[in-house]
Amino acid sequence: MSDRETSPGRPVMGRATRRAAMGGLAASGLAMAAAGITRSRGAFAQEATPVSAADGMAHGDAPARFAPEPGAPLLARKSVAALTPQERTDYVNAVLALKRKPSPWADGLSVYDTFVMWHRDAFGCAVMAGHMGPAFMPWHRVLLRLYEEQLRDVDPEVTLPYWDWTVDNGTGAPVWTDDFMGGNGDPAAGMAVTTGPFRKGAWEIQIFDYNDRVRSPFIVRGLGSGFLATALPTAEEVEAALAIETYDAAPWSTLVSAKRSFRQNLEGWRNCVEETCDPENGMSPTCTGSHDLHNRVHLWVAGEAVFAEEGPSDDDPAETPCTHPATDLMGTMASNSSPNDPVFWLHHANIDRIYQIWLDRHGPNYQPVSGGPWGHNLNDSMWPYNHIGLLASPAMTFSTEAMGYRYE
Ligand SMILES: [Cu+2]
Repeated sequence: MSDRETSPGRPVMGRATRRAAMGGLAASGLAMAAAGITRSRGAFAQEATPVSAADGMAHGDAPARFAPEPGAPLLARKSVAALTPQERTDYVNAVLALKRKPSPWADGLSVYDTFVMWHRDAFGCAVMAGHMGPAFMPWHRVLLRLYEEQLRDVDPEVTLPYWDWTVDNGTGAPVWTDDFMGGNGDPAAGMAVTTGPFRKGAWEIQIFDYNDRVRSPFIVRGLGSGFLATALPTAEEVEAALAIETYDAAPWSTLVSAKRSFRQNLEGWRNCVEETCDPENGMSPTCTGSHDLHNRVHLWVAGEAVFAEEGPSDDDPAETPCTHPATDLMGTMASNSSPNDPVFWLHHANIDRIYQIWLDRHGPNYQPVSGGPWGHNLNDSMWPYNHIGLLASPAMTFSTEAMGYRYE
């Protein structure tokens, strides 16, 4: 997500501080692909290596793997605000259990950290599997569903809650309590989260962005403290995205106008003019508009306050670019490994809920059918799911109910 300037040849991150990671999710995140090839850990290296286009197989006659068991009741995903105290505790305990449980897919990692690794590596330049393109919503829908099944393996009563940040939009919202996600970062502790079940010392980060030189093993948050995201998105902004009839448009990247692409609008990129790939920082869009919706929520939680330049936005092309002071604050949710902050899942469940509202309103008119980047076409088999024996294409994600759940 970067509306900061990222001209090629000029280091995006001037100093080797935590801010480097910001380049990741926020800025772009794509660095991973190239880096993933050589830096993935251990025995999982082969599996984690982004695959070439040749590996992409259409799911064609592959069995649908997301169909619920016949007769199984649909899982109900509730708003965080509607959870009972017991449900909050059960959810947290299931997350903590996944952080301890050995991964069936990656030697030496926990189940939880495998998801973090996949998300990080999905930003790679070679295979930008899950962001900055049409598969943004389908890719995350599958990730969330797999994650939810893992939670339910630990506790069959648990489902994935969603955080409606248009309503629960303050630092006192139900999501930030000590019995759930914990609170804001502590300025006296380097903005480390020091409250709740995921506090510093109780929740240890294992997966870091490739360009993160600091590698702080704890969650950093600066709720609403970054100049790029002082307020969470509004219901009006969500509605404006939902009103866009076209799912996505060529060139199937951040370079499409947010007025012509529901995906681009909801992902949150504005006025991007160029994408460049750096082996460490990954793909970096150069954008001149503010981050909105999905991107802005990541930045609001993170407290991202690094990038010095912003330009005119879609809404006000005449706005004069201005310069902000840079700081070193760089929160976990702004990195490519943002699932290290468990609020990631609650945020993305809300994005997934909005995706379903769009599908219900406009029909399953996913684009592109073909001609897009590999992994983003209608019937492409998405990475990394195709490496764990799960054939999942965008076309298989058009109905939450077919995937076994619904939103309350
Ligand atoms: Cu993501």
